[in-house]
Amino acid sequence: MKKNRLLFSLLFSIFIFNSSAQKTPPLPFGAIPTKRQLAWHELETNAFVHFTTNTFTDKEWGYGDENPQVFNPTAYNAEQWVKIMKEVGLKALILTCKHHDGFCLWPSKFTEHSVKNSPFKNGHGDVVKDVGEACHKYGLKFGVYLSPWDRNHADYGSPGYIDYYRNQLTELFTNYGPVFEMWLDGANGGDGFYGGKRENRKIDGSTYYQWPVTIEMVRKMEPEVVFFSDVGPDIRWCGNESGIAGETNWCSINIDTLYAGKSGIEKLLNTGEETGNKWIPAEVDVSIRPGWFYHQSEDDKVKSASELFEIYLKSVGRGSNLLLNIPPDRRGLIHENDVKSLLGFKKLLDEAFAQNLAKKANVSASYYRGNSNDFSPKNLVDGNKETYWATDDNMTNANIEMNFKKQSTVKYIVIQEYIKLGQRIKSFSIEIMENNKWKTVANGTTIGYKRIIKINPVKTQKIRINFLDSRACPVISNIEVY
Ligand code: FUL
Repeated sequence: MKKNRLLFSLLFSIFIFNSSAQKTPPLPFGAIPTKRQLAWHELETNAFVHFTTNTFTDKEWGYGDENPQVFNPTAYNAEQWVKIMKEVGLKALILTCKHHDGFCLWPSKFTEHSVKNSPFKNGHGDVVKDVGEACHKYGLKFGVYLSPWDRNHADYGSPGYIDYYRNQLTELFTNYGPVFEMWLDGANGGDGFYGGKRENRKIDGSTYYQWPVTIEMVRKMEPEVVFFSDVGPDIRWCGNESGIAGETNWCSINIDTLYAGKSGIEKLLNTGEETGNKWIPAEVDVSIRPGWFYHQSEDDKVKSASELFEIYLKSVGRGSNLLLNIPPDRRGLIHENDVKSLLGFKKLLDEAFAQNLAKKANVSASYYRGNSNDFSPKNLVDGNKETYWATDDNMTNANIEMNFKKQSTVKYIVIQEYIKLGQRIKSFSIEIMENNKWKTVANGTTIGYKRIIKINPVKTQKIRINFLDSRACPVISNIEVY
């Protein structure tokens, strides 16, 4: 009798232990984002601005011997740039404070090769200051591009240049902050003016710049800044400049050498790695024009509104951020053709994502964690990014059903993982109910911060999202249907 009671209480406590285990939140799985990376994810769409002497010499890469006198915008208005970006819904702007040619858009005291020796505002202009202030006024975050490769500087290639580069960073981060992102360009082309030597200079990108020291120095000035480079440390390149993140896109990757300068890793950068030990999400940088700088000859080659929308679906819609380059023209204004495309793009976004059917849908799940309301499928549509639906730890296959009460046309499905606990989903499918039968309309792999799936528009009353495989139990914070 006593023995039986012992057995019973043992079984009872195992039962209690098990069910309570499933009522606590899932533990983080794999690599997870830092606070500053989380803030970066939430920006989604940002602007890139390429502007320098190239704008006036009609080049993409200035040699470094350009006369500062060529920099002379005739109707310059940085507010016009930021205003249009705000209208389109872009959340931040990254400015080429110095491109490879070495010309500085602010009056740096460490070089003569800057706006101070140009006719622009009689040498009293400061584009970095104007853009920073306009961003502040319109509520956009401000970011800095300072090309490591400098084809103008006499010391490029020797240790003295590293001091110069760090001095400039100190100027930028102390006089123009706050800076949300620092963009470290991976290009190191070789030949240049170099103070008149006009020669080819090769550096070893992995050692020359001593990035860990520089980054620590900048972080002391700006703890929240994220660093972009080919391979991080905070944000990685997506491996191409055509606006396409990987259809499979893991935010994690194993490369943690800071400055690769390596070739042949584009594919890896595009997809990331499922088992990557570091959270380094991909950023998609692409220009609204064929070139990064303004060229009059490209006025009729501005990407159309629908091309921009497709890029949005392939970048933001695949869990990356979009960094869309919009280069000012020789007047110092965003050209009318670019403005037209941008406003058209905004219109397409507004139309596509106008009415979220999920908000009023009846949502159910094949199962939810410990049957606890804390993890109920209702959390998917409550508009609160901190709540989520999850399953028990060992359950890596589950589904969500949405019933719209009446037949509705569905074209886009938005899914967001709760990435604070890691990126988990490996494969999913979407079905719609047609003539009382489930029909598969989409298959996909990763989700991450955000996935937007476009399907052929279809009238239906019910959709089902099947999470077919996951590295650990699915943890989904948001689903929208349009
Ligand atoms: C590249 C540069 O060489 C281009 O000129 C441009 O700035 C692009 C964003 O990055 O590496």
